[in-house]
Amino acid sequence: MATFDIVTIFPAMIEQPLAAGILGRAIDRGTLDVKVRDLREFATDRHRIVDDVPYGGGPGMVLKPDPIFRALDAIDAERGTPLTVILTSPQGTRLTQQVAQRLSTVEHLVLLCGRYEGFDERVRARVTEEVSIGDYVLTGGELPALVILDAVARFVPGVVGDEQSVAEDSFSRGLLDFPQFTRPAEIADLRVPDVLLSGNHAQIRRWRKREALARTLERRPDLLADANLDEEEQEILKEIRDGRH
Ligand code: JD8
Repeated sequence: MATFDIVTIFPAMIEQPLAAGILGRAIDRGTLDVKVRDLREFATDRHRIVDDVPYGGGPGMVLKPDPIFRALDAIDAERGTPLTVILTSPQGTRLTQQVAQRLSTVEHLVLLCGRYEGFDERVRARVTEEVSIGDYVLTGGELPALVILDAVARFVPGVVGDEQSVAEDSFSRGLLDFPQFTRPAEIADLRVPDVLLSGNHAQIRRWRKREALARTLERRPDLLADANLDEEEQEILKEIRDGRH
């Protein structure tokens, strides 16, 4: 079982999204365990204050280190083994499918969500790894924590029903997805490609490979450098590049 502790001043921002969908089902089944900890519960003053003004001056507030240390101590005491603590921050290692897969091999992760101007720098003494979800500015670490949890949990056996599909996922293979269609076969003059209605599975498989490769070449040629292509895919890619089809 995979266990996550998420430390936040906005527990509802984590709990509500986690109730729905594949992760919600995995939590209900007990395949996944997510404990959401309200940072304010680890404040010691009457007003449960978790932020303070920055030393040296300047705008905004900084998360105080002591409630975070107490939260980590509480999780530490419950688990009794050294913690793997992930800090969500724009300065972190970029989250990729490879990073998500690596993190999924750790059986317990603590995700720290910041707010305001971020954490007191001394919190980093307790942090294993800093992770960013991309080069854009967010208002806090809750959405990044959900993104990390979602990407990591998909690799946990039993979370996604079909293990095969996780292994074959677009970014695991280094290719974009092929186009999908469902019924009806025609709508508003838009037809499903004939090959998909043909029942010829060898041809369908080859068509999907060609579509995935053509799209990747067109939209994300950078992915092809590290893609794991089988012999047929290498052959199709050469055809596309040589201008056949
Ligand atoms: C955590 C506070 C707000 C606003 C400095 C740090 C991740 N990819 C990402 N973008 N933004 C974040 C992120 C932003 C956060 C916090 C993560 C805690 N903020 C910013 C401007 C000034 N702080 C992130 N992972």
